[in-house]
Amino acid sequence: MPVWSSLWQGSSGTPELQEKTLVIVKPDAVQRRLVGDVIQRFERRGFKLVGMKLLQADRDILDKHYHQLRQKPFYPALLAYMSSGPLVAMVWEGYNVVRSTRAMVGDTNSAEAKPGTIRGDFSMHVSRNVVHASDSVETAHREIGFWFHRHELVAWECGDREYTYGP
Ligand code: DAT
Ligand code: MG
Repeated sequence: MPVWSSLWQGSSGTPELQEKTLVIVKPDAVQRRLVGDVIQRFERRGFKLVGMKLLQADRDILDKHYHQLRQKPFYPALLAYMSSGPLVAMVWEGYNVVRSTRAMVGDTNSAEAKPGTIRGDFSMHVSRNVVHASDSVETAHREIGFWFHRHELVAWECGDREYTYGP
């Protein structure tokens, strides 16, 4: 359990509203100035941004992040792409956020991604698919643990909570 696990439960609210996921705006999207468009999608849905930073990813963190893909033929190209420039790592919080963000991001292969999804609207090819979103609550927990330090996550109350979740 990462050291920041106490933040997982937050200081108030119910745990199911505090599910978290990692979203990365990949280097192609930063170069194409799509950071704002990606953020806007999740903000408009009602999710809460609780962590965000711009960084240049190194080999160590990318090996951890994509450890399941190390044997794939495209892995060297994936590493080169993901370290080709800065990326924006974000933590989003809210009800069912892991599944919802995956649906909003769309198919891994941008050519198959439906219009209305981020990949379906902003990309054409699997090798430049604009965003990452964690694929399960467990994966999200693990990924947030190595992309963020405890002090980089902010527990805060949205003033519109009653309008997004009800009383
Ligand atoms: P996702 O990003 O939808 O979770 P994944 O975890 O299977 O998909 O793969 C991680 C990333 O690896 C994916 O976003 C883009 C890259 N990738 C996957 N399959 C690829 C392929 N066949 N050719 C090139 N890149 C690929
Ligand atoms: Mg994945």
